[in-house]
Amino acid sequence: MYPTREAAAGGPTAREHPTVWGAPSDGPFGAEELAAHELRGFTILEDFVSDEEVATFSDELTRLAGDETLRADERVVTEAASGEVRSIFEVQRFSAVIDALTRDPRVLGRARQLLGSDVYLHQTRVNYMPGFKGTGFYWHSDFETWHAEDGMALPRAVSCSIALTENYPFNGGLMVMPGSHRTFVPGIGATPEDNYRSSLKAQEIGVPTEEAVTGLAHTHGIDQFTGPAGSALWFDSNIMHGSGNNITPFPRSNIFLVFNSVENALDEPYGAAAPRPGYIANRDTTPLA
Ligand code: 6CS
Ligand code: FE
Repeated sequence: MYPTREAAAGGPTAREHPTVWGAPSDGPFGAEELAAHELRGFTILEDFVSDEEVATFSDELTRLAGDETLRADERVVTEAASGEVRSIFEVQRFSAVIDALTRDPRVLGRARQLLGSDVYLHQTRVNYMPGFKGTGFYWHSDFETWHAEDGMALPRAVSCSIALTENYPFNGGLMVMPGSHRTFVPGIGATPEDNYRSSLKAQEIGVPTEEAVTGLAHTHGIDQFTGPAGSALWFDSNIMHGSGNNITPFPRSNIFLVFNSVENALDEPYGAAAPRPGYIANRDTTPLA
């Protein structure tokens, strides 16, 4: 299932698996919210965390980005052009505050409900899309990468992006194609050695063909994740998404938590020679509690 990064790029195929695996009785989302999430592939919750919490998380990001000793850590990815911090992976290991957030019932309860099981963190990162120089991510499905390079068998993972700055339509906000998660689009190109060293700065391999993106865009349209700081975007691992550059003075920072079902633990990569490091694709499936 879900063949990708083969020599001859196959065409898009239908997703074989549900988006919502749990029930209304399993957590905070109501029946209507779950039905909408199943159909659209994403859910935006405004006021997900309070202004005080946003301030606390922002202080953490500032502290981490300013910590010179971290710069040498491979979990810190910098912007190619400016050298500024672009992302910090496995961020809950650097911040007790963010670690607590991953276990907060508002977060963990929803992840378990959407995935219908105990969950663990597949990947976490904080993204600092700085003003003026922030560069975005081309169109992609996260699941395509996690399947090909991390050995994630099924799209039974969900991401929660918590905005720490206002997400305007113009400052590099995430764009999603609603409903595109129900189509699996193979990525083009064989995975080079250590692809993550470049793909986390700018992904080239495993991206969909322009033809596939065109088809999805005409079928589903494009929505933007806009909203005040403190908003959360929950999105399915396979939804087609991307973000533009940020040339405005307004930074776009977020905390990005990826939950995987403990029943969907990583296997051998389906489209790469070697698995990626644990800080990008966690293989410790101890359930979050
Ligand atoms: O390769 C990855 O795992 C990361 N790349 C992108 C562009 N989004 C998902 C994930 O953080
Ligand atoms: Fe992504």
